[in-house]
Amino acid sequence: LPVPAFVSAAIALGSNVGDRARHLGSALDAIVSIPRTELRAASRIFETMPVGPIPQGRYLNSAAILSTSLSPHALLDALHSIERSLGRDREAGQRWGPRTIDLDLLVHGEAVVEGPELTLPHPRLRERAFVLIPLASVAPDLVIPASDAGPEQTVAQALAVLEASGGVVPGACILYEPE
Ligand code: PH2
Ligand code: MG
Ligand code: MG
Repeated sequence: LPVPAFVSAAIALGSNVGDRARHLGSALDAIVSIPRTELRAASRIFETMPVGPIPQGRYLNSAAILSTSLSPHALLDALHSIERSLGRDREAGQRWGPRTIDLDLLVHGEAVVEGPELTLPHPRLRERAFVLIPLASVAPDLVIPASDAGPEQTVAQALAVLEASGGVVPGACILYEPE
């Protein structure tokens, strides 16, 4: 039997409803139990200004690095079931709107995917300081494959490009210090 290859995958975690830090912690606990998957690193938590067209409360965001032999779609299914177990209702929620927990698959090894359920690398990854800052804190050298959304770059390179274009607003993504 062929031994499935393990690849590095990057996940973005976000919450802006209820006990935000607890939701991120519960999600990480559940991620640890995904089959054929190991948690390699988890970033500190950052408090971030909401991005997008809908007025809503501040988010807590973090990033995690996994090693997995699951396919991109199998890993996405596992992340969606964790979202549901933490009370996320995708039907009721608005796109871009407030959410108890959001687990976004950002990068899965060298996979480049364009599909109705999944785009890899994540199409908006390079535009989002609330994703790149936590991710760069744990995996600056992780390679983002080339896709329609941009060239092959490390996470640190993508963050430097975003900074150079004014996409990193001072104070909009700061380390979270619970009181
Ligand atoms: N997620 C969104 C919309 N806007 N803003 C921040 N700061 N952090 C998020 O995780 C976020 C957002 C939709 O997924
Ligand atoms: Mg999502
Ligand atoms: Mg999201």
